[in-house]
Order: sequence, then structure tokens, then C-alpha cells
Amino acid sequence: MTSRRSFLHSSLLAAGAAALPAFAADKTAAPPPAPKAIDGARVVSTWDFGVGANQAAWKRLGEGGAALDAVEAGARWAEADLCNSTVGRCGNPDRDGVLTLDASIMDGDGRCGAVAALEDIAHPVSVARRVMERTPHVLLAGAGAQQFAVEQGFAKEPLLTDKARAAWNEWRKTSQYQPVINAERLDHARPGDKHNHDTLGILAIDRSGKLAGACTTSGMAWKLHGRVGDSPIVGAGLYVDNDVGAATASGVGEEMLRNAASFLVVELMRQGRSPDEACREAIERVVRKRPQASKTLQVCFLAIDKHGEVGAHALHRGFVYAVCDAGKRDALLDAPSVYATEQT
Ligand code: SD4
Repeated sequence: MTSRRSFLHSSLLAAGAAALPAFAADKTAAPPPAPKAIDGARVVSTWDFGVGANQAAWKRLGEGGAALDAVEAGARWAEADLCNSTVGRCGNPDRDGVLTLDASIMDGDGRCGAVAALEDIAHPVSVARRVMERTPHVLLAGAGAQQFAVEQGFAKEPLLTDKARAAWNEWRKTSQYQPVINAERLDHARPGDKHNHDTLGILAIDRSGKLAGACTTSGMAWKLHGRVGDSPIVGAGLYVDNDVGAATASGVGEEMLRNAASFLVVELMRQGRSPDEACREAIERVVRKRPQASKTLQVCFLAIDKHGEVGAHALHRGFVYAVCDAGKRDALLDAPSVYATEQT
């Protein structure tokens, strides 16, 4: 017996688009899939500097460009930002004074690429895109990632700034060379806020309804040399699926890695949760797994679904995200949080 679903599928294949109106006349048949409710392109990014990243992305999206090009442009903007000590060329180094960069990029069709612990290359997100487009692999790390970047024509240049070196020297005075997760802030006073967790996660939907995302960071400051966070791990710091939506994360990457967190957010949306609900549920999962640790670290999720609806949630207060759509809205929004602790 032919099932209703396979009948519908084979009918669509056989009949082609021209025959679709026949469905409207047949009240017993299921309607064809609703057209995507995209009222225009949209881009969202983590943290306040996401406003600048969104503007760079909007230059592509607003002209009808592809989401993938837009998120790469936004991420490159953040990587070049000379005021940002947590992404790209001005990032803080690890505990040995070495600046290592992590990045990933993902298209809604499932293609993805990433680099981890990359040294002396200014635009890891673009290297990640080359991994995606020009190799059979997804993730390149360390010296191999750098070798690939140079072969691809990226300039090798020392990136550590005087400011970052000075901050590292300051940290060494009090750290006793112990890596402390969540400790980029020199006062160590807060469980985590925008000053100590500032990965750029950027998600976009273009006019054709296609999604893409990118994530770029220098990772946790003063980390152990060789430590890789969530940002270059597809499914942890970033996940995108045209059928559902996209999610990205910022905060203490170990928690995202433990929970395959961005994948989790997308799968929750697949099960029917709104982007807000999915982000909140993923945060609650983090808390359930590590209730004590959750009190002293920051985890933040940002998501967009295939209709362009945006949602976010954080463990602690202080996570802001930027939304830009069709020139109508260019806003910085406060994410709701599980704990009301003020993180300033
Ligand atoms: C990491 N998730 O390497 C990154 C750090 C971060 O905002 O988000 N900073 O763990």
C-alpha cells in the first residue's frame, strides 16, 4: 500500500511545480509545503561588537548576497577590530603568551570548515572557509592549519599586540601560572561577562531563506597552550541547518563541548521549540549537568530559525546580542538569563 507521505512525494516529483495548483483543488490532499516566511534578510551576532559585525555582514545581505558571504564578512570585521581582546589579531594569549585563534563557518546545506589553535594568521574564519571549500576535511589544527593557510596565500604575521602582552604580564603577577577558567578579567571578581567572554558568533538568513553561521575567537584568555574551545567545533560553538535554523554560543567553551550545545539548540528547534525556548532549554541542560559550576561561569546561546525568528538565553545576566534586518531594525538586545546576577 502506498503511504500518504510517499504518494505525496512521488506525486510532487512526477508532476513538477506546474501541476501544484491541482493540490489546491483537491481538498483531501495535504497542501504543498508553505513557502518560507522570509520577509527579508536578517543577521544576528553575539555581544555589543556584534553591531559592527552585523553592519559588515549587511553590506552583503542587503544587496541580496548569500548568507555565507555575509557571515564571513561579519566575522572578518571582528577579527580585524583593534579594540577587541577576545577575537582575532588583538586577542589575549594563552598562559605561555602565545595567541591562538579558533574559528568555524557553516552553511545551511551542511558544508562546514574550521581551524583550531591557529597562530599568526589574521583571519581564521576565511581559512576555515577554505578548509570547507578546498579540502575533503572539516577541521585543521595547529601547525597544519597554519601551513594550509600559508599555502592558500594567507600572510603569516606576528599578531600579539603590546596591549595583549602587557595584560598577559599583568596576569602572570598574580596567577602563579595556573590556568583559571573564566579568568580573563584581571579582577577575577565576576563569574563571566562580556569583558571576559567575547566570542563573535554570527548567524544570517538571506533573501532566499538560506542560512549560514560563523564563529571566531581567541578563546579563553590565559588558557593552557593547546586548549581548544567550542568555537571551532561544529555542533558545539556553531550549528546550521537550512531545514530548521542556526545556533551559536559564547562563554566557557568546555560547557558547550560537554553538551554538543549548538547542535542541541537546533535539534530542540527541530522538535518545535522557538529559538528562545530552545536556547533556554539548552542553558537549563548545562545547569542540570553542573549545577555548582554553573554559578560561576557564563554560557550564552543565540539562535535563529528558518523563518528568521531570533532567540537567546544566558546563564547569567549581561549577555547582549545584536540584530539587524532589512534596515528596519538595528538593535542591541539583552538576553534573558537563568541567574539574575548582574554581570557588569
Ligand atoms: C571558548 N567560547 O574558547 C570561547 C570563549 C568565548 O566569549 O566565548 N568567549 O571557550
